[in-house]
Amino acid sequence: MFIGFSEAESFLRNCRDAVIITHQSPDGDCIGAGFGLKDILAELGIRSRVVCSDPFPKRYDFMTSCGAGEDFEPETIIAVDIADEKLMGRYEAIYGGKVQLCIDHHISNKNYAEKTLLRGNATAACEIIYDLAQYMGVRITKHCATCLYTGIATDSGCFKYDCTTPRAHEIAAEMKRSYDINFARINRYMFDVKSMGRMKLEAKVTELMEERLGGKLVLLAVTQDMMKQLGVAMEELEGFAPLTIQLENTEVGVLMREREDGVFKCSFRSADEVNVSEICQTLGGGGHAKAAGCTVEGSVSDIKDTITEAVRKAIGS
Ligand SMILES: [Mn+2]
Repeated sequence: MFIGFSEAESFLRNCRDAVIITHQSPDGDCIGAGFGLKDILAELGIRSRVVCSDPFPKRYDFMTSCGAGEDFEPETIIAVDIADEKLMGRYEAIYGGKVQLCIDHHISNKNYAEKTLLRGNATAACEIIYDLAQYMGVRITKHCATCLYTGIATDSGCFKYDCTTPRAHEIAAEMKRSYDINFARINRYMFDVKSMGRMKLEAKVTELMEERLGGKLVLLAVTQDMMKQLGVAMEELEGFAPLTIQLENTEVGVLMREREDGVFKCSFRSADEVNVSEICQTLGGGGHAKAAGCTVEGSVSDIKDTITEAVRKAIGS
């Protein structure tokens, strides 16, 4: 059932001992939303714990170093930034079918939770959580503001993608005005800083970029072997997908990352007009019009062909 702010408020005010689930391959938005919401619940005197199927990458330490939260048997199950229960990873087995509140901004949300606060046009889950906190009149701490800002900044590509709402800019302005957030440091760590391994990997994978459909599609596949060779972990490849649409004339770019043997997480980006969420839905995934994803199993070359065919259909060439 889809709900609005007033119902979400009474749910949060009346909940206790909550577990907050973030999606696998965690990004700035789900981590920011998870830890930001944890701070908000703490303001209400409610204990909570943030969980994720994968370890939180080191560069998000400034949000996660406060700790996941106390260990307790949760009474309330909340999911943030999760469109589909499958994205809970190993937590699907534990909390699948049991999520009571989902706060999300994916138009493709499967409506799996008992109550879903969905704003499909929001830049980030963090944008919804910030507005909800304002609506509730809950105090926002500096740590909370830092988390929510990070989610909005990362999901908007530093306010660059056209999913960036006027509201996202307003929130950034409010945060600049009201909280002493170090924007420059956050954005440097989120967008510029990389390991030497990553720097070298970028050079290497750039060489491996493959043009298809006359250059309208760019494919970039990174296998487990390549990651091992370069000493780079899967999560360090996060933020790589936008590289695929930097090439001129490209309409769709796809980063394929091998999660485990023969299982590829495919991140789609649209340079302009193509709706990649629709393409990913045909492959069992989903997301946003300009940034979406799916998980496909098979050999690298078969998956590349499958993707090429799906993109060909979508762009009609
Ligand atoms: Mn998000």
